[in-house]
Amino acid sequence: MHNIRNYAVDTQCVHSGIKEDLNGSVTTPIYQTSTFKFRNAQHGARLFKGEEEGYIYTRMRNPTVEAMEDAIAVLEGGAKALGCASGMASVHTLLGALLSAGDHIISSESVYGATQTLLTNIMPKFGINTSFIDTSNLDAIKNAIKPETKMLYIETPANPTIVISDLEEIGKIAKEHNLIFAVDNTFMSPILQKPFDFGADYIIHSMTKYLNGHADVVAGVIVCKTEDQYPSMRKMLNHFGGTIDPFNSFLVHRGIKTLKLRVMQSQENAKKIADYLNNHPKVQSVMYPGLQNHPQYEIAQKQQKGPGSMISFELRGGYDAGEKLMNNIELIQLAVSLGGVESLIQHPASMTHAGMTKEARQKAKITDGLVRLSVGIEDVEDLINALESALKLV
Ligand code: LCS
Repeated sequence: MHNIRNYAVDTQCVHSGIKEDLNGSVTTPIYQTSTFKFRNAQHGARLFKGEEEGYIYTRMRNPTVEAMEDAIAVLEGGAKALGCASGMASVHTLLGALLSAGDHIISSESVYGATQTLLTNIMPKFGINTSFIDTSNLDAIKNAIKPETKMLYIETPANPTIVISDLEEIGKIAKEHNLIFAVDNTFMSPILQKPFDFGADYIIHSMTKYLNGHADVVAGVIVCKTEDQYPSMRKMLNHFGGTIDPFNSFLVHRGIKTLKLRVMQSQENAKKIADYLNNHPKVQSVMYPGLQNHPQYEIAQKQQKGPGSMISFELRGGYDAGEKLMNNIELIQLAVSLGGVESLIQHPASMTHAGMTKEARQKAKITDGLVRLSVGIEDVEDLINALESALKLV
């Protein structure tokens, strides 16, 4: 086949990562094995010494996992990817591989709740401390840089506030100050945002979300921009042990084939729903990068290929109104997670971001009344009707 990297993204979704198979299988078979037989003792020794290519043990390397990793490396435009057991395993492995005691991180103040907890409560035990900054404010980032700062950790659009940080400008700051620039690209997927184009060094995803897309897998990935970043990252993942298994890799790889279709369809729905909510008398404010009233609308236009399908909004009646909405809505399921074919609604302050202190939530503008909606691929009129009926009861 032609070099897959020269094809359009639609073609890459369908074909990337799939290897020639002994029996002509069109998809990558599931190598559901923990270990691989050596031809003889010398072969095993050569594999362990790295003198010969081959498979040893699934935590280290597995063909089904590798196929999925290659697909994501192609889609993100990176050199190599590493499949992880969860998005959190990706974050933790990334930090473990790149940072040491005494190092300092600057993170977006609005990030997924468990990432915030990892950085606040767990990494300090290993001597790694984090400042949470409004990274949509470039001066705030510059002012937070200390001599021991090693990494800028950016989530954009941020979970759950949908605040957007300027990747190109942050890339320049990272370069100028010799900082590692890591981006959590979960909310956009590689279909809508390519952080490497703006200077990122590493990308992570919760593949639980858009990449898999069917709410049936928990998984994560780290993407290395360059080949030389890979060996130390691989070593850390092998030894921390947060690796993905072959069956989940197969499911994610299968999900990727329809990634673009799903992302585009849910985005079309989200644009209409954001408009509907923005004009609804019971809605106080909507955060959606497709609306011109989004504070970073221009930055979204520059770095995103579209606004995506995550919407945050606040009802005029505050938390009580949000609770009524969530308890009365049909079709849109009350559940955390996002990025699947089914629409989900949840309340960050009491659910995904409940692990943060109230002060940290307030600083990150995760208000008690904020409701987060992950728009799926259902019929948009059905979704709007569901919202309309529930909002009547609010
Ligand atoms: N990064 C982002 C932006 C996320 O939204 C999540 C999970 C993670 C990392 C961690 O990934 P996981 O380990 O769950 O695969 N976000 C969730 C959420 O908003 N609701 O439930 C999970």
